Amino acid sequence: MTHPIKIDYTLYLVTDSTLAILGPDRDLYTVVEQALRGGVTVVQLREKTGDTAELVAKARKLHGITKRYGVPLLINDRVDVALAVGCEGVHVGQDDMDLATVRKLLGPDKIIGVTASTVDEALRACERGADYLGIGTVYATPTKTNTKEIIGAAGVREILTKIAEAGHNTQTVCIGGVNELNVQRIFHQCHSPKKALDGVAIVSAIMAAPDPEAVSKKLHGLITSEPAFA
Ligand code: TZP
Ligand code: MG
Repeated sequence: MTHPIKIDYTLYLVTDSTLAILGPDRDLYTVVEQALRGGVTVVQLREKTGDTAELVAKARKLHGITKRYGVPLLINDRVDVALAVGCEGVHVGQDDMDLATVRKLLGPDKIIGVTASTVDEALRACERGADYLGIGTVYATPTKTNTKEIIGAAGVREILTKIAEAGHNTQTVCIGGVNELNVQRIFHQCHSPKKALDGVAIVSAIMAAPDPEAVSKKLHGLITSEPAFA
């Protein structure tokens, strides 16, 4: 099953409060809102610290913000939290709850994203009804060091080609080590003649930026314009 509404995955922000530059006037919410003002099109709440009550509170507050921008909020791993706040969906990894169970719990209208590092994982997720794939890790990144595979742009391109050949039109983003200096090159190098990436997912280049709005605007512009080097 594919989600009936085509989501704009161009610039997909994954949160990590521990990376953000926080201060008296700057918390997770202000950083995300600045990024939304800069043009972020999807937000995933991915907070690896704090308990469930805190996570629900964060998700609820963040959903109030993302709704004002008409941007979907997805929750990393936690189907229960997504259900509790009524946000637009979840993102699950290969070791999280299986897709069929997530779909059963969330119903047909919510967005379910799945991480894929290999062609097999990608095909399986597409067959089982993922709405989009987070493909990576493209480049090694200090943000997540326990990643199974660094697949490079060539690995992303191979996955795109193989899922297109299998007839899937599942949307796709790549993740891992993307920033404003390399985004155009990565986007260009990941491109398969059979299937283009729909966007890029980014943690530190936005969360840790001194000016999340400016960097988001720049990233969005770079993704949606012709590469300067092509
Ligand atoms: N999954 C694969 S890499 C990664 C995740 C969540 C982290 C990417 O972080 P960054 O800072 O954008 O490199
Ligand atoms: Mg996970």
